Amino acid sequence: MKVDNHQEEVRQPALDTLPPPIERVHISSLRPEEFVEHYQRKDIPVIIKGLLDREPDWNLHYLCQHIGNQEFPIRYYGRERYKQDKRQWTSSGSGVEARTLLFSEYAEMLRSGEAYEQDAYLARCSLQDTSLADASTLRRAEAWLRLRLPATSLNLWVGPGGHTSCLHYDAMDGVLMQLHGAKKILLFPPPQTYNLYPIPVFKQLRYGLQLRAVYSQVYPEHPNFNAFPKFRQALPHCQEGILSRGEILFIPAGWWHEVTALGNGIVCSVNRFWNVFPFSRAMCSWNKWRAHLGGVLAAPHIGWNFLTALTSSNHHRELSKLVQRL
Ligand SMILES: O=C(O)CCC(=O)C(=O)O
Repeated sequence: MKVDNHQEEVRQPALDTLPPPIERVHISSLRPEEFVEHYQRKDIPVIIKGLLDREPDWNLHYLCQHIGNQEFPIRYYGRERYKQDKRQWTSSGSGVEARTLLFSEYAEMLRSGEAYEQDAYLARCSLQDTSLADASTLRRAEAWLRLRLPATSLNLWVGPGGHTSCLHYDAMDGVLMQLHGAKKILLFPPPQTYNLYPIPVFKQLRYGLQLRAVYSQVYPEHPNFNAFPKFRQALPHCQEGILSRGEILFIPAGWWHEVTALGNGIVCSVNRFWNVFPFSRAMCSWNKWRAHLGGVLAAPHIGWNFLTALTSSNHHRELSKLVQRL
């Protein structure tokens, strides 16, 4: 991929003043029905404290004990990626090159600093077939929040401090539970979509699911205002917060979020995506329709990749790579 040096030169710090904080509540002053009425149904993000106090620390030792012998795809982002102009990207998120490793091998990379150097990240990996899938505190927290209609299993996110999951949105409600270390969160509401310069949907015709239109082309913390002038209009709508161990972030469908792992050690979270409820919320979400439109445009590319994988000599590996991306 090409680095556009001109773009580098004109990037500027985004904010002169601190953005307002993401709302934060303790369960001692929130009833479950209030979470549903005040936050979920109104599409308002919130950090909730007090639901995960009894959960053990998901540090490397704990993770190796439970899943050390299981394989996971590790995404290799590389340290150069975030120096590039995002308009030149040909992959993002699950489209980034991944290699399958035992968790214990990845743990070694985290300990030695290699994971940091290569910006190697274990992202959104299902915990379904692992002993961690039964984590009762996490399930009780979900039940307390009255969450209904899960769209996925519990997913694991583990990586080195310094990794950033770039500004994007999801078509489903997300609940991110912080279990080791802390993350910095930036949020922008759905009406800001076109001030955040999303990757054009038609690009999914060419790149399929490798480059999804749910990603922004702006680096929110050092934006290129010459290329993306309307981003100035989005800035007053930004909210920021630190998600610390034991806290839960509710991200309503369609809300843009950038997530950066803090510190020098490993950072671990678990999330689950939920179908948008009630359905009127889903029907009214343009960002959700937009994400689905990208999926439809990606279909020929997916079909072609599927055929190529089937006919390749290593079809088992190629097919499983494709399924991971889906
Ligand atoms: O923790 C991360 O790196 C990203 C999490 C995320 O994007 C999500 O929970 O939707």
